[in-house]
Amino acid sequence: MPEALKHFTDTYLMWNEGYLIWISDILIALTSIGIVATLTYFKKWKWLWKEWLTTVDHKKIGIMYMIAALLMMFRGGADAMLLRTQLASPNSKFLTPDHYDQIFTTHGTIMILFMAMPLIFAMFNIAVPLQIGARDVAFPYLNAVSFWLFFFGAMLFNISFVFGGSPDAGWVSYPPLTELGFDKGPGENFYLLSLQISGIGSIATGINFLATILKMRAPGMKLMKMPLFTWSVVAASIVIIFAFPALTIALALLMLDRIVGTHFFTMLHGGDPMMYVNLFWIWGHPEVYIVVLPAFGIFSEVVATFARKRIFGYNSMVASLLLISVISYFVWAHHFFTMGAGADVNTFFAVASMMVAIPTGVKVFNWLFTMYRGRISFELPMLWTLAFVPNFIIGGATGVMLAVAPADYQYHNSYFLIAHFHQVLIAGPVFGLLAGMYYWWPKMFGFKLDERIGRIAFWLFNIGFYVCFMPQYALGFKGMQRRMYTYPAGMGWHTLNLISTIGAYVMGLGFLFIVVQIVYSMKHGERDVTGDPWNGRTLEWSLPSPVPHYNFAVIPQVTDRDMWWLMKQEGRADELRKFDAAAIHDIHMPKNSGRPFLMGLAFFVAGFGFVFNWYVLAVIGLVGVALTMILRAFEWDDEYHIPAEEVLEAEAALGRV
Ligand code: HEM
Ligand SMILES: [Cu+2]
Repeated sequence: MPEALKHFTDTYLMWNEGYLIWISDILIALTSIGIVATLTYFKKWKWLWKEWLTTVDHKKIGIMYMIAALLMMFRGGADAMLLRTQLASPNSKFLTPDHYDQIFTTHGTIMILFMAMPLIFAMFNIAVPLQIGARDVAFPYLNAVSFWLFFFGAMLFNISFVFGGSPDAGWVSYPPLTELGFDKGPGENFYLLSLQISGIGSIATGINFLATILKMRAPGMKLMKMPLFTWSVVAASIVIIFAFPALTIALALLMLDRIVGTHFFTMLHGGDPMMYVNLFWIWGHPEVYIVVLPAFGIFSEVVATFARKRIFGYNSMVASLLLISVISYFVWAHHFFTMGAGADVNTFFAVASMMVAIPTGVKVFNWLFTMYRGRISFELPMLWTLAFVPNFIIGGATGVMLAVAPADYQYHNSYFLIAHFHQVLIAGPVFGLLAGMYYWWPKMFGFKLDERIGRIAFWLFNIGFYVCFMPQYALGFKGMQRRMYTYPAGMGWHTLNLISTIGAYVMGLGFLFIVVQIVYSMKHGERDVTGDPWNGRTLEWSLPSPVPHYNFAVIPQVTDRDMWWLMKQEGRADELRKFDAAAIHDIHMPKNSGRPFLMGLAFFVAGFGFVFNWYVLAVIGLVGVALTMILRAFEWDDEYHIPAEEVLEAEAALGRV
């Protein structure tokens, strides 16, 4: 027995792998103990279950997405610091080559799939129903299922670092490197299973929000009267629905290769690894637009609000969103111009890639024209938006450089590429979603985040950004390749790498200031009693902060794009915030349910079983999944009515009757 136990711990707990694992083990243990102890001490278990784990309220689901995404940003950021520390000097032994491979893989995968994705879903959930005058999303139960699939998928991915070992083939997971012959697992299995579990949730979210926006808008809100953030969610949802199946298929086929020995992507028996690469990027390129389009939407809201002007070129804003989504499907091969498909193929994808710059340029000019002669106020959401513009212009320009196929033979897989995609991914989704977080924070929680600490974070993060990534363009030209674990002295790379690492630490410090800002503001943040702290333009600002459970006591009749702004201008704001008792009726709402949580847990168990080929456990998990589905099918009583008196009482307490 002790022998078996020793074998088990040596194999799975990876204690021989060094101090990074021990530190992680200790941190995980301490965090878990801390959480359990706190919940027990304050008798909060029931509260956690009733208010959060079983909720189907889009506002709470949005908040949970946001917390999870910020935690993942911390994990992905810690990975980044480790990588940059290793690269700070030549011949460094800080990380072993194996660990370096694992860490760039988990960094990339987490940042894209478990940080950027949940952060956009957070904003979808927090803002969309409020912007369109709805009481929840079209399928609230499915919304909770999506969240828990994402959450348990992310957990499955994250435990790989301390249990069994992380994937190490890059966030793209190309075969043949990921075929069983070269990679026994379990890291690669963790990658495949966790991405598929959370991927199901992502597709469901895309469907859910498209249905919500198409079917649940308040009366009078024609499509061309929708706020631009809502439009960006339409565009992103369509891209999700069409792109994610390609990823699901690529991962499923690779899993079949690994588990049952098929040959879809092997060199043997008629398989072809390039097929995987194509499938992956048919999803992968649209994926970057999935995460950036909602950021564009947020920038549009913020620019109009803080310049106190109607957005310039609304129609062209909508058109460019939709055009970008369409073009995004015709550019995927720019990720492997060097594959050798030939000049004709490369020309097509080069030209298509460059075309993306046209609608994107339209948007940039529209933002600038909106600001032109506006009365701009420089609060945090606007600061991040302003910082985005020059960043994205440089990132876009270097993208067009990469799209020149013959030149890409030089840039490909160099640090020039690393600098380019970090510039667009950080300036776009990260700045955009931070802007969105600052913008809607008072709506979520009823208080503002502290401006002063926020400014420190802003400047640290921005200065750190340029110091970190600008040298990497030069490093690319000097021949430094990506995914390089170390480099010899005398290549002329040392100084630039050192500068880059210092920049990364400054960004890390910026992130810590955001954490400090949140903690500080929970106690000292300025209360928002108006519900409209930024002098907003769209419907969500006509509601109290935080928004009551049912959102709108009375569903508004929409007449204009900037309806709330217009009504304030005309002195009619009270029409949206003072109601006759007679106008308030019973409100129909979805009931909470514990099944989405349990279903996510069952998926986790099944996934865990498949990772280690422990099929008994896998089957137990799958039975759990099936059971939660069957139980759902027999769940008739999943809705209820909030009586009019109760709504009346709540609104009266808010001074709105
Ligand atoms: C503090 C900010 C960040 C720093 C310092 C940083 C640093 C790095 C480093 C050092 C690498 C590995 C380069 C290599 O050896 O090839 C890398 C790769 C990568 N990063 Fe970041 N990163 C940051 C933020 C982000 C964000 C916000 C995203 C996405 C939203 C992101 C996505 C990626 C991806 C996809 C890869 C490629 C991984 C691979 O090669 O498979 N990073 N990053
Ligand atoms: Cu691309």
